[in-house]
Amino acid sequence: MIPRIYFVGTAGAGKSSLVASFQRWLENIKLDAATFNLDPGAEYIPYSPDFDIRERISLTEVMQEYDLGPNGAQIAASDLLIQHLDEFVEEIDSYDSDYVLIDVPGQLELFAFRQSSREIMRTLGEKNSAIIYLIDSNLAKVPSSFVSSKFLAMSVLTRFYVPFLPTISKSDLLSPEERSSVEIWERNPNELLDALKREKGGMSALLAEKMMEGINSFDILGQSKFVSSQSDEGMEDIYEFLSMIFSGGEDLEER
Ligand SMILES: Nc1nc2c(ncn2[C@@H]2O[C@H](COP(=O)(O)OP(=O)(O)OP(=O)(O)O)[C@@H](O)[C@H]2O)c(=O)[nH]1
Ligand SMILES: [Mg+2]
Repeated sequence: MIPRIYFVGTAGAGKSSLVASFQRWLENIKLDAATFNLDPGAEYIPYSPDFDIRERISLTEVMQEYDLGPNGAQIAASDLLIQHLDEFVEEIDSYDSDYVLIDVPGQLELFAFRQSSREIMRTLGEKNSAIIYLIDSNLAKVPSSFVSSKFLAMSVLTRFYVPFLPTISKSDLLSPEERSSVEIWERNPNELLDALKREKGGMSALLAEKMMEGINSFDILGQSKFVSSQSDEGMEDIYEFLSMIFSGGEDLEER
């Protein structure tokens, strides 16, 4: 079964760009990835999807048919995706690629909290799935949004029991100082706690400490890889992570 790699993160975190740049990076090492766009609301996609949900579901039609606004239509569309699951499976099975890269809808809550996404992953095969989770560096560089991004990552982790690689996306946008802070917070929860308390002056120290306990108990700090679709930083890390899971650390044979 071809590994299915889901790119998940908040709106605008760089999912589609990462799908495009990782596909290109794989091509350079002679590996082949099929790409799936599961976002019916995508206006521009920086790669040519092999499977594009926009050909099956039109957000405008969903809005008209169910008399919904854009957000309601996104929710309805994510549930309508279920009706196309057989086509997904057929489509994926027809590929002869090394990976299938799956670009999920921009609204993280649709993927994170709707039943449909679990259904999709289950039907496409959980065993061969992994999640590349993007935390936008614009959020990661502020202590409180760093923490809330980690909580969001944890809520995705609790819904999907598949290998999970947290990344800090758009790393090229971080100044050296910002990057160094993020690195320190990833490694040292006490430094993060101090930064959080400094930022949130009036915030109860107890609350900050409880939040840190939550993050620590999930063991989600210290593992993030910096990635950039501009500089290609982190592509190798993603590839190593996938190789470790799907081929026991062996590089896939060149095709
Ligand atoms: N500098 C920089 N910009 C990036 C990077 N990745 C994405 N961007 C920019 O960030 C914006 C959003 O990128 P997308 O790839 O569309 O993000 P997305 O998560 O797919 O967005 P939605 O699907 O709308 O949620 C675009 O303007 C990209 O050009 C990166 O690595 N570095
Ligand atoms: Mg996108």
